[in-house]
Amino acid sequence: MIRTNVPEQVDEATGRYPPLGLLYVAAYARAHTAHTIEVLDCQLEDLAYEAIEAEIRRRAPDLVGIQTMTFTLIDAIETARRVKSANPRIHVTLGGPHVYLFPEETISIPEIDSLILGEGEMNFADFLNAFETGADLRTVKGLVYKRDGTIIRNPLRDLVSDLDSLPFPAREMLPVNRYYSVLAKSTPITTLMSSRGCPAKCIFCDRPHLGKTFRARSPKNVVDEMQECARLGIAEIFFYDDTFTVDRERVGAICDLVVARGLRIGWDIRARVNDLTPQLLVKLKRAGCQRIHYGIESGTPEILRILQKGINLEHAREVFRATKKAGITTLAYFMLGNPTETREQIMQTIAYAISLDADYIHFSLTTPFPGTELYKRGLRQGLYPSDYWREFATHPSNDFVPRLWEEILARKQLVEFLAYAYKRFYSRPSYLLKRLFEVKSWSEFKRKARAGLRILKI
Ligand code: B12
Repeated sequence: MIRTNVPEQVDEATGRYPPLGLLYVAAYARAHTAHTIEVLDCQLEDLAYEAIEAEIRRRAPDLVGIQTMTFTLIDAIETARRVKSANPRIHVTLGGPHVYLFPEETISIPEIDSLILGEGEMNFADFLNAFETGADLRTVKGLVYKRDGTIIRNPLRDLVSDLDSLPFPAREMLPVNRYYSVLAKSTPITTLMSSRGCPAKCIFCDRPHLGKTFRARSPKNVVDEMQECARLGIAEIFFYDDTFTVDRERVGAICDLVVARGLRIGWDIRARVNDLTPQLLVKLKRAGCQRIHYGIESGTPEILRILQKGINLEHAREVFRATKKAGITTLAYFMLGNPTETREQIMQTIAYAISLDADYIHFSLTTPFPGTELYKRGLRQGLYPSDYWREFATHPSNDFVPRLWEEILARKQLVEFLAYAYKRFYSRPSYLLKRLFEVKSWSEFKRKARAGLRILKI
C-alpha cells in the first residue's frame, strides 16, 4: 500500500471496516447467477502474501476479483501475482475507483486479465456468466479485457437508477463480529450506503465511478437493511454515504421509520453543515444517530472559497453547537497545506478547529488525488511538471510518495504543522478529562486509550 499523508498512528488507530463494494458485488452475483461466490478480507485476516497464495490454492477458484483504489494498487497487483503463481489459469479481474480512472494503464499490467469499470453489481454478474459459457465478451458492459494483445473496451453501463433493486451487501460472507472502530461505543460495527453520488463541487474530491448525481435509496429499504444488521448482531452502523443529508425529507423519514419500528441500533453519518437544522438533529438523535462527521476543511473563508467547499464558518459553528445540544458526538475534518495557504492561515485553521469544541478532529495534509480538479490545477500551474499519477498507474512502484501541495510551504514544514495540530487538539487536559468521563465500558476504554496514546506520539 502506498503511504497516505495521514499520520500512521491515526491510520492504524481507526479500526477494521467491511469492504462494502465487494460485498455488494458478491450479493448481486449470488442472487443473479448460479456461481459459488466467496469473499476474503485479507486486511481483516492480516494475511501476508504467502498466506494469500496458500488460501487461493486451498479455495481453488476459477476467477478472482480484487477491489482497487489508487492507494491499494500495489497490493492489488501483488495479490494478482500470487493468484497467478498459485495457478496461472485463474482469471484475475479488478474493480473499484482506480480502474475507472486508469483503464488502459491497469489492463496493460501482465497479471491482470480484465477490469470492470463503474458500478460492479450487474457488470460482474454478466461477466461471470459470459466467462463460464464462453459467450461473446463484447456484450458485457463496463468490461475491459485483452484479446490477442489488443485491449478491448466495452461501452459503460448507465448508473443504477433504482438502488432499492440491489440486494443488501453480503455481510454474512465475512466474520461480521470482528469489525470494529475506535470511534464506536460498542462492537461489532458495519458500514452502510443509503445513497450514491454527491452533488457538491469540492475540488479535492473525485468519485466519477459512482457519479455526481445524488441517487438515494428509499427510507424503507434503508431501514430494512439496518434491521438486518441488527439481526446479524451488529451494534453500530457507519453510514458511508458521501453526504447522507442531501435530502432532508428523506433523512427525516428514515429517522421516523427507525423510531416507529422500535429499532435500537447506534449509527453515525457524514454530512455537510449546510444540510442540517436543529429540528432534524433532534430527530436524528432520537433515532439512534450518535455521531456526525462534518467536512469543514479550513478555518479561513479564502481557502474554503478556493476549495469550492460552499460552507460558511459562522454557520458551521452554529451547527456544531446545535449538534452538541442534540446530544450527538461531533467529528470535524480539516485539510492543511491548500493552494495559496500561508503559515498564518494554517494557524488560523488550527485555532478555529480547537474553538469548535468538536469531540474528535481529523487533520490531514492536502493530497491532490488523480482525477480531481485540484490535481488538474497543480498540473496547469506547473506545480507538478508531469502527470505523476498516470506515471504511477503505468509503472506502479512501492517507492511512490503522493505529492503534497508545496506551493508555499515545503513537505517538512507541512508535516510539522500536522503533528502540531494533532498535539494541540488532543493533548489539552480539559479534552482528555472529558473523554475519560464519557467512556462507558472497559473495552471502549482500552480501544480509545490505545488510539489516544498513539496520537500523542505523533
Ligand atoms: C469508506 C471509504 C474509505 C474507508 C475504507 C474502509 C472500508 N473497508 O470500507 C477508509 C476510511 C479506510 C478510507 C480510506 C481512504 N480512502 Co476512501 N473512501 C471510502 C468511500 C467514502 C466509500 C467506499 C465505499 O464503500 N463505497 C461504496 C461502494 C458501493 O462503492 P465502491 O467501493 O466503489 O464499489 C463499487 C465499484 O467500485 C465496483 N467495485 C469495487 N470493487 C470491486 C471489485 C470487483 C472485482 C468488481 C468487479 C467491482 C468492484 O463495484 C462496487 C459496487 O458498485 C469512498 C468514496 C465513495 N463514495 O466510494 C472513498 C474513496 C474510495 N477513498 C479514497 C481515498 C483517496 C482514501 C484515502 C487515500 C484517504 C486518505 N487520505 O487517507 C484512504 C486510503 C486507505 C487505504 N490505504 O486503503 C478515494 C479513492 C480515490 C482513488 N483514486 O482510488 C475515494 C473514491 C474518495 C475520493 N473521492 O477521494 N476510505
